Amino acid sequence: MSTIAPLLPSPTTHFHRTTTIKPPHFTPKTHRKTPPKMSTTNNPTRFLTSVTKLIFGKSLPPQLLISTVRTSWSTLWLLMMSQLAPSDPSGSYTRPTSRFLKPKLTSLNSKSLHLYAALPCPWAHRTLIVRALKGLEHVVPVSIASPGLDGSWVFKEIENNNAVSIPGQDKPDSLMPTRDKVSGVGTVKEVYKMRKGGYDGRCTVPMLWDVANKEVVCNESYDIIELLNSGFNDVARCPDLDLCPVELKGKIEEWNGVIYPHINNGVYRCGFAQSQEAYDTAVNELFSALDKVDDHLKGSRYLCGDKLTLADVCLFTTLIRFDLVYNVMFKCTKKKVVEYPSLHGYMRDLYQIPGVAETCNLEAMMDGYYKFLFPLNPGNIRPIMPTGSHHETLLQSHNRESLSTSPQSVQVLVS
Ligand SMILES: N[C@@H](CCC(=O)N[C@@H](CS)C(=O)NCC(=O)O)C(=O)O
Repeated sequence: MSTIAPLLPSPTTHFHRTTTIKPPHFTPKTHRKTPPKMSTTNNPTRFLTSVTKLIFGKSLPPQLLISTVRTSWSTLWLLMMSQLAPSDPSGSYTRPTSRFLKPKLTSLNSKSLHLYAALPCPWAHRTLIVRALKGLEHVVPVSIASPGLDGSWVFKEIENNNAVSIPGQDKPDSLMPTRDKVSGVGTVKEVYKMRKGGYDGRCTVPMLWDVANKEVVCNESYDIIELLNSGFNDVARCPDLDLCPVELKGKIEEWNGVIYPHINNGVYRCGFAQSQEAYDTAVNELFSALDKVDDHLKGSRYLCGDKLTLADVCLFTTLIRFDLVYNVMFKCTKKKVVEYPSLHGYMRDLYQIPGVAETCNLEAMMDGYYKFLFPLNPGNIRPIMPTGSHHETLLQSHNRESLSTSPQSVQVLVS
């Protein structure tokens, strides 16, 4: 294990773009299937319609239909939410804690690590970004799981004709849904179950797996990104990039104290609130925090000044999903990121850092939430992608270089 890297001496080396940014293309055949037409003989809607016609003549009286659907829908929703999105007595979502926390560096076998991630998940996205920025693709291979219809993470390989080449690697890094590259099992749950002590907890991504010892190293995203940032500098392609330098640790923690509860988890607290009161609290805290961050970013290139840190990575993975998903699906409706004076430019600045766009699969994010996240969107209809979130828009200039106070930290972008 190597030592903590010194401060980034010349960010230009790391952030210098020489090739055109290509987004990962996501065309899972399984996700694109047209649902069966209403006219198929085994369609339950058709069957129910026939039964109601038999009983009530023409059709079910609308009042009866509405009250039946309202009662059954609300009851099932409450049942599902109470099990899958636990809340406190006021109806506020309380995220369960991860089971496998901060691993000891000394106990790690860096030759035997494998990362399990998924493209829609903002927590897994953090790990993919830090892995890319540090140049650890060859040290920590990744298997990308896809959301399954029953809520579990499944492995299904998607043809990847548009894979993005990673310099220094002979094979393209496939940030597309894959099979399980370690054991070939069908689900992330099966991987967890392979550990010697067995496992019956939440099978979340991201998860760092010790291949040789068949053990979960860590399944808490922040602990994983800290580890990727400083734990493998002897083998990283960018060992000098330090996303958590000692002198900024205090500031990073301060920002994390705002970003995690009110923004990263805040959007979930809006979307999973089980009472009006819980939603009102969550949504007000979310937008107060976004206002505060936006105001700060008017005069500062990144959250902690001129240097990109882990706090920026954590903020980015929520921002990039905000207008695409949270604004609509989690009722984070007060404003969109695109309406803030600084946040959209800041998001574009981060998106354009070499390696970052390749981790952002916008289509997979939308599909993951609108089509798979519990049945929160029962019609499975995916809204149109807002123009402010298009890859082409995200590549537009942001002019944030001028906010950097030291010429050393200016990022040179050649696209
Ligand atoms: N605190 C965890 C949260 C991870 C998490 O909740 N991941 C979600 C996907 S976005 C998951 O895998 N959920 C599956 C489940 O809860 O069973 C972290 O930051 O790593």
